[in-house]
Amino acid sequence: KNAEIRVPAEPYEFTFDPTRVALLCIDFQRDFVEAGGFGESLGNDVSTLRGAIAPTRKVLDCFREQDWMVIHTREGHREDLSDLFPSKRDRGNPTLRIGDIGPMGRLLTRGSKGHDIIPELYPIEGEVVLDKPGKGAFYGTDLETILRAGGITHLILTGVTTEVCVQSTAREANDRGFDCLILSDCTGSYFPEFYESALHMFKAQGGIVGWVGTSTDLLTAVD
Ligand code: TIU
Repeated sequence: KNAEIRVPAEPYEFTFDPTRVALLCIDFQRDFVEAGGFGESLGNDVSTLRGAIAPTRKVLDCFREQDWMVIHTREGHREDLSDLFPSKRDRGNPTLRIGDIGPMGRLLTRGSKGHDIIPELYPIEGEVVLDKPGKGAFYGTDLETILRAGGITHLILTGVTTEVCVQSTAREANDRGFDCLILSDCTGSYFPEFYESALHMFKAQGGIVGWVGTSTDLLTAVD
């Protein structure tokens, strides 16, 4: 049961010991994926991200069935905004700032409807929910401690957006010695060209940051 799993990927096969793998579902929050949230307040068309939801659900179901580690992250801030740098609050001089009240409650603020994870991918008992103040999931969190305590060496990355929180997290993980596979169909960007180039630069140079694969290849390899 603990035999190594081999997933076809680019730039070459991604192999992992199933006792040492974790799934990261990065920032599948209403604030990024649904209308009226933070993503839309920045001027983005949020419908571009929705394609990642169904394939991620299949991978999530597989991890649940196998009883492998699942970690959900949420970008956002304390209700008193004491962990929000003015640089982040004011960048771009938006009409709605983090902490302001939008159609789904306070933008990127813990406890609001918009900050929470979308129902399609909602965490269940036993899964880690990690709140983070930045784009990368390691900065200002205990993610590294959780992964090391669980003996995790390999990460499967899904989430939004590809070139912002997913890429930042992958780079942070890679520098900490974790092998990362991004599932291309389980991530999305508001900008098609950024999606393409983020995945391309990630796997270039012999996998300088990691591997890129698909959910179907992963699920077939696990079966
Ligand atoms: N703006 C954008 O593309 N993304 C973010 O601000 N956060 C995440 O990617 N989660």
